[in-house]
Amino acid sequence: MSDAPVDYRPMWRELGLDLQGHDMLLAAIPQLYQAAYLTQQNRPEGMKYFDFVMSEIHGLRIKELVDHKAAGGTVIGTFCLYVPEEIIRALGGQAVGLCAGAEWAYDEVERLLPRNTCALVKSFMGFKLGKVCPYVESADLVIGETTCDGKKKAYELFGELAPVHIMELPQMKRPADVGLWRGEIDRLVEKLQDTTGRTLDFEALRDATREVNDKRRALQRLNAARAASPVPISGKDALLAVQIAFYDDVPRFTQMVNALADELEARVQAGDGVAPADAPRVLVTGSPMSIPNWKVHDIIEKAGAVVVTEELCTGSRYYERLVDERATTLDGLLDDIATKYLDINCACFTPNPGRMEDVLRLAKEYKADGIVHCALQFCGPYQIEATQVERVAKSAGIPLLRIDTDYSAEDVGQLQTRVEAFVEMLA
Ligand code: BJ8
Repeated sequence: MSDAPVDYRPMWRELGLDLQGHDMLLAAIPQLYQAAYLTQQNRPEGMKYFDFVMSEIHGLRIKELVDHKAAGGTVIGTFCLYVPEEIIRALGGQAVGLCAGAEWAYDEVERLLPRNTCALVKSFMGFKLGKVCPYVESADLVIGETTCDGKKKAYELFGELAPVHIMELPQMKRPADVGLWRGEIDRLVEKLQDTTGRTLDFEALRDATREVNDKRRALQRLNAARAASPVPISGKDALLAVQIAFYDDVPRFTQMVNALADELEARVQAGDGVAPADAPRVLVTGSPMSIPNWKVHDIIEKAGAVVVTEELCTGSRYYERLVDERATTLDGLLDDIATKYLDINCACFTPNPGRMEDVLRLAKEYKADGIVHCALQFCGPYQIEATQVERVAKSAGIPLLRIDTDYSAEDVGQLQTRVEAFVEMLA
């Protein structure tokens, strides 16, 4: 990749972006990034790749997607972990997680959605209405899902602005639900075959499954290093790696994460950390955190603690489970893909004991001194499930701090005070 400055404006214009609004958005991100990321001490060298990706977030990667389309490929936008990336790749598509981590065009959004809609849903509507997301504007198709009510209903309105396919995700995990979900996987295959003009075959799906599993294995390695004391990488940096996993080129990303994991493993051997060995260790769980939402990690780490793992969709829910690679037929592999995805423990499921087990297991594995449960305001599933997480944490003797927040900076001062008191109590 070259460092030479490139003028991407003609490409953005071609994609139909509102250039003025887009300039404003692009001007805001470096400031946020500088304050949260580039002020950290003793960062691993391997984070330079991720700094570069962030600096080219709407540039080089979009150019790659545009080139991919020009060569006959497709771009498929997603908003949820339950959409199988393996199938998209096997049909010559590039899966991209769509922008949903910042406030944008809320005035317009609130003409369509109630004010008390979660920030993630408002954000994806705002990015589309404001025409500032080159990922969504590059997408040939957006895959939505019936997870929470806010997303489900917002997709109906989003579908007036872009082509959308909805997957019906069951809300329970009984045998009948597994059958329903397997049928939805078949329907997705049909839709993607129509969109891409290709036919899914076993070899392509097997290869794509390996590639996506390799990406998840690399993230598992990175995260395993965080169990060490002192911790070789900050929580903010580890969060960023998972956020970027949603839209970077898969083989390149895997290679760079493996290189970072090599460095982290060497740091662990050398006892080299980003925080003192006695810094309180925190597990973060709750609603997903999309770029550029680094708020809570930033507050926790600036208060003197270190985030050692995340039970989040931008965390362990993304990389912990792999698709079984032993199938020998297309149907068998699609069964295994359906099984792997339905195994994710999102709060949209009822009941959802698997998430409680995951939180406790991760707290133990990563030797967390405390848990921060962070839900987006108006995110019913996570705000309500916080009560159960709080109960299991209490029964395991792990202190838990509950935070309900959004993407604004309005509550930062108040959150700092609460987090500092929590961290002091853990120390
Ligand atoms: S698998 S967490 S990505 S659904 S924050 S829109 S839940 S009201 S995002 Fe999610 Fe898939 Fe589940 Fe993960 Fe609704 Fe909550 Fe908003 Fe949310």
